[in-house]
Amino acid sequence: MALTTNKSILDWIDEKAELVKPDKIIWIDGSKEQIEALRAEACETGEMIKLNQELLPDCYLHRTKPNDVARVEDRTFICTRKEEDAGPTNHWCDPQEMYKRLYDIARDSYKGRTMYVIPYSMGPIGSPLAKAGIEITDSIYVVLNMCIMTRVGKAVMDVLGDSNDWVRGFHAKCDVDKEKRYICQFPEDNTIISVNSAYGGNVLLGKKCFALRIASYQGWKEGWMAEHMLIVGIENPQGEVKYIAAAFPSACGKTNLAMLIPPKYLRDKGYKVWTVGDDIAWMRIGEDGRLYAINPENGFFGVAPGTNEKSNFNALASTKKGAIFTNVCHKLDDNTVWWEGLNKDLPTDAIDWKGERWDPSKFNKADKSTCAAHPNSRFTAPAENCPCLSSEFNSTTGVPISAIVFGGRRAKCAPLVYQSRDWENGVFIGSTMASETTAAAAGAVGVVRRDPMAMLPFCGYNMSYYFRHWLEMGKRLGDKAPKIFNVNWFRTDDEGNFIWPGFGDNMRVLNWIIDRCEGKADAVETAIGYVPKAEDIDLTDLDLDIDTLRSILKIDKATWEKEAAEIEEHYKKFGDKLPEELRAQLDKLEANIAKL
Ligand code: OXD
Ligand code: MN
Repeated sequence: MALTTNKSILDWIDEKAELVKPDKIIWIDGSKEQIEALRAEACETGEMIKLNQELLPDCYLHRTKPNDVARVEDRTFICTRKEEDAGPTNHWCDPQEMYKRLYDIARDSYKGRTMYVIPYSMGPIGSPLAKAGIEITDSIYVVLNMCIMTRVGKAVMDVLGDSNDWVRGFHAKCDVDKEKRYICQFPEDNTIISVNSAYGGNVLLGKKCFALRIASYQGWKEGWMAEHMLIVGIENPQGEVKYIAAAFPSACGKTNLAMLIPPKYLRDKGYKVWTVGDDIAWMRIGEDGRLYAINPENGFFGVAPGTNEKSNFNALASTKKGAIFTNVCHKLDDNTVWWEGLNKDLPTDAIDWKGERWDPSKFNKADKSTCAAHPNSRFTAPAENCPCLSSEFNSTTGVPISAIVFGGRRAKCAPLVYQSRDWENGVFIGSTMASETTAAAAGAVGVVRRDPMAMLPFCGYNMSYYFRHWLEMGKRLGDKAPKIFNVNWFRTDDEGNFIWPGFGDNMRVLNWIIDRCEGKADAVETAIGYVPKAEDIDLTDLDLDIDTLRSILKIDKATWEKEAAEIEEHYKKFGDKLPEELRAQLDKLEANIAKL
């Protein structure tokens, strides 16, 4: 039975049903009974495997096709009427042409299948910061993941009423044919269409497609921000909590920072860390003029390999109940899961992510093809499982952001931490964000990839307009604007070893950031911004001396000359649409470096 009488929704569903011809249509109400029935059906067809219910209650395993294991940036399109509105960093196609291509692919593809209609909310239902969506899919895996990652059910439709302000998400698995795979956003129509994939990032349409690509466009039009940022609360011994939003490209430890456990000496003093979000932040200016953020999601879609009790205790704990594992290794001896980096006990009786028996004697860490779990294997875990989940997680007003942090993986360039001179300078730093490739990824090691605000694959419109939008938000926020910082946990010594310990010890840097926001810590003005005095970063209990710390706070002239030249190249992409304020920031950086 339909969960709404909203005509714009019912008409759209009729239209899509007419196109794909499902055998039946089922509305998802998110109830326990319905979820249980779908799990049972998926286990019967082999789509999912029920795991050991004593050790992992309500947890399931799913394997995708080997050709369908990651987001596909080269098949991702922003379809705006004018090509210029998608900008130089997105793939573009004319909307009418793309609709036709996609409808031709999807036509009749639900025959013999069920159409599931998922009404969901990004953000706490009823929050002025939340938005509604409907996803249509022919995959139970998608339904069950969406029930973890978003808030699903009739209450979403009740709040929406007759409004037309909802995002259309249409997914068709088709034949999972890589050559006909498309992930398309139509921001001017509030529409997403995804065909020929059944892998999380491409098909959980609430996440990257809606909460970043479509929402960034909506934020531009409506005066708010959708960002690829974690949100974390830092509680001091007096019980005051300050919130930080932080953007990092992938492979920089974003989930770890969101769920960080402070070093013992800080825990003993009473410091605590609270997770609001691990991937996406929606931010609006509140009544008091400050910037407020919500996490639009309701779960974590995290990378499994490397997650263990030490690297991220809280993420691992989140996967122990009601989770879906995708493309990890299946341990047959106890019917649980395993992945590289979980522990040192290589399973001897196990099935790998491709569904084949795994031979641990052939395992070679350096050769990904011998791994039992796919390097991009995932867990979908309910946020409510997270031991350090913030009490503000469901807050309808969101949390006030004191600091925005950008970061990347740079072996030699950026110091451990620095503060921008002001908002405009902070936007410049975000717009030039970069990370170096690691040995973990295919291709050359140490290649710099520019990823402005970590939004390169996720900005749903012209990135030059996005930079302009950031500058405008700063003007509206005025002196209430969060302070903007940049961090780099990844400086290396001459042998390539990381100098900074990272993980929980990053809390020492977050404390300096909070102190700066409160005017409690000093800093040195440098060519690139404000760098801490070494003595203001607390090194208690660390095997790191102050001179070594000084070495990773240093700004090296030759390195920064090269960096400025690379930023020149990066900016060329944006042509004359690049805001002149950012051009002026680069000129200033060059002049400052020349004086070093
Ligand atoms: C993610 C990503 O999966 O950013 O969150 O790639
Ligand atoms: Mn992400």
